[in-house]
Amino acid sequence: MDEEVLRLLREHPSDFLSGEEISHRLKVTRTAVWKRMKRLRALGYEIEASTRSGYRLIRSPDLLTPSEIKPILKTKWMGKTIHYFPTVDSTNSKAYQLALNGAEEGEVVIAESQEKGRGRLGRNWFSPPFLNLYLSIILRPKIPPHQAPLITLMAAVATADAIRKFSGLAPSIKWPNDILLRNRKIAGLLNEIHSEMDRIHFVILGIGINLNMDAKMFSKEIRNVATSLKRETGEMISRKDFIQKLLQELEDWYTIFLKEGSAPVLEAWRKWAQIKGKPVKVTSFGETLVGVAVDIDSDGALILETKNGERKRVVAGDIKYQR
Ligand code: BTX
Repeated sequence: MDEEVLRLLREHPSDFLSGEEISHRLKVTRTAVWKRMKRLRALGYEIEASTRSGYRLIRSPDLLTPSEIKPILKTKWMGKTIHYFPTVDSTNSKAYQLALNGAEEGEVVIAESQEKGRGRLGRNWFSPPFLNLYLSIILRPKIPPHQAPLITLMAAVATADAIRKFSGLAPSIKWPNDILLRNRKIAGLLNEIHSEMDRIHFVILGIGINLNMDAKMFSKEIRNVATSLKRETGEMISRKDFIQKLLQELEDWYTIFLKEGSAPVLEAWRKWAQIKGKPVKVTSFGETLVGVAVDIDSDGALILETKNGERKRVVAGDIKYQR
């Protein structure tokens, strides 16, 4: 009902809406309307009330509820259904369950905080409330499973583009899925796939982006390797405006990928990553390889040239740049 009350108040941005009219339109008592207003105020909505004229919405908090995000979304299909949670174990786990139960392509899970935010390989993603973005998008691409890593590259390009367009700063991508600003991690991607040998049922695109976290809010272990957009720009970031931009970029890049194939995605990825010729140390399935990054191939795997001139293809793992 919060959503409906807000929708009514937003229909009248500059004038009051009487309690009577709200109770009539929502078919609830005036006491119920009053209780809703109290609740919305507790959530941070500034609502002016006048005994004679009714209620007027003055200002909304930077919450990521569907009623805050949907009115500003310009996407055609992505984010048309938003599943919002004040807190959740992991948005990826939630989205996975929803997808198993038939959720459609483009449905998005958003949480204000995660209790068990997940990174790759069992690692954690630090997810404190009301500061950052934690979201997972359900995609159902009709591509063979071996091309699924391209979805990760596509999402990294879209996230980097959203950061650039929003802030004017130029992020870089670190293979396969980190987005960095001044060599510090601002965003991470965790993509999970549910498939058969020759068919993808769905991909869960999980994205975590640090927006308003101050340096001291990061734990000691990651303070020097992580950053946020606020830390880099010195300004508070509107999370809902950022989500609007991010979903737009994701929809655009995913559409390009489906229509034109991997070439434009790979080209943009190479531009952001500048990986060619960099000395790297790669850890992959317990093995460590040292060499020079040659490129990524058409499936998004990293091609590495070792000291003895051997070329290795790495499909998953972590890299460290060597000086
Ligand atoms: P990753 O395994 O590449 O990175 C995880 C590592 O990054 C951690 O071990 C830690 O060193 C560091 N780290 C943890 N939290 C943060 C943070 N907030 N900012 C910067 N560095 C951090 C990257 O995994 C993939 C992360 C995806 C997170 C999203 S959030 C929405 C969705 N739901 C979910 O559970 N995960 C994804």
